[in-house]
Amino acid sequence: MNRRKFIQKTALSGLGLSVGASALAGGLPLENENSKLNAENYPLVIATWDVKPSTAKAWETLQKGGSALDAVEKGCNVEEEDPNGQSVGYGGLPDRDGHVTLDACVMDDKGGYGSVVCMENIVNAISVARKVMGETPHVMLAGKGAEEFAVSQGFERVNLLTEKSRKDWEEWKVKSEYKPIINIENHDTIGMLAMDQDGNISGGCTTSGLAYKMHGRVGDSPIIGSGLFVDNEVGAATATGLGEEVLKTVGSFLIVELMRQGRTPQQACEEAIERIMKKQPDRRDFQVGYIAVNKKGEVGAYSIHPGFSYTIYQNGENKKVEPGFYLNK
Ligand code: SD4
Repeated sequence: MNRRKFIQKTALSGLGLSVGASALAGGLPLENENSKLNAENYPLVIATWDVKPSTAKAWETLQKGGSALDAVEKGCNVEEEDPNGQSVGYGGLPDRDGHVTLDACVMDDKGGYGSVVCMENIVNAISVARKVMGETPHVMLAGKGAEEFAVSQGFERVNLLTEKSRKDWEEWKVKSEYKPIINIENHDTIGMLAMDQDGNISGGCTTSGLAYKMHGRVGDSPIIGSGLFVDNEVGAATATGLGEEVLKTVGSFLIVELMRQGRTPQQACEEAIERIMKKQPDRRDFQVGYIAVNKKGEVGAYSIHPGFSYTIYQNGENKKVEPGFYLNK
């Protein structure tokens, strides 16, 4: 136990009550139960899909004293660099014209945000997004501008289209039939939330987006409030699946705001999925999955279809979990 945690715990038990994050910081009044810290639950790392090597890297980063932001960056880099992950970074499936275009963003515990959209030729899009946050007066860079900025920051240009992804694309072109494939295309896009040992939360999201999308298409993943939202007073959420549906409902922001109003992370994820499904009750052909964490270090997750999973590293254990889903109802 570090010194700060020890002092917090001692103070809490001495008073016989629990004290919220903002109260500890001497700041705003507490909103509700969700915003109370519970030091038993963190540090923690949670990420979309079965990505144990990534959550392990993030956990290790936290253990070495890294921030939650360091943890999500390093954790997501693992997936970005893996050529077998076909929906993120190097080896990602291309758009219809054969370009691998990346979307990524980060948000930190101070409300900082950085993002790159439709960027080509750079493996670690999330690290470029972090540089946008830290090194520019902007929050989002797109396309060529993002790539040039990355190169100016020392990132190397790399051809992201691997032989395998090129072959898959050539095969796809025979029919050129575009339809979202539930789960299959989506197994490695990664949205990750981390809580450090002081209970501060950051998040990141990185993807090559939907396979065979139109050139120039941007999904939810790099868009603040849609693919990711962090409010260190309340919690955080991130999304995976058909980005268009997440964008239309500003899903991650919605989840954080629902938690602010008192929903648990689980209730908030379920309500965000219900919001999507209510608008188009007859559609069954796409997947969306959300994960969320509140200030207490409680987590929630929910998706439309079965097949979605998340990975959580907490209390020294790294495990895959299959949450509930809407079409069960
Ligand atoms: C997108 N949401 O670009 C991303 C894709 C994704 O798992 O999450 N795949 O729409």
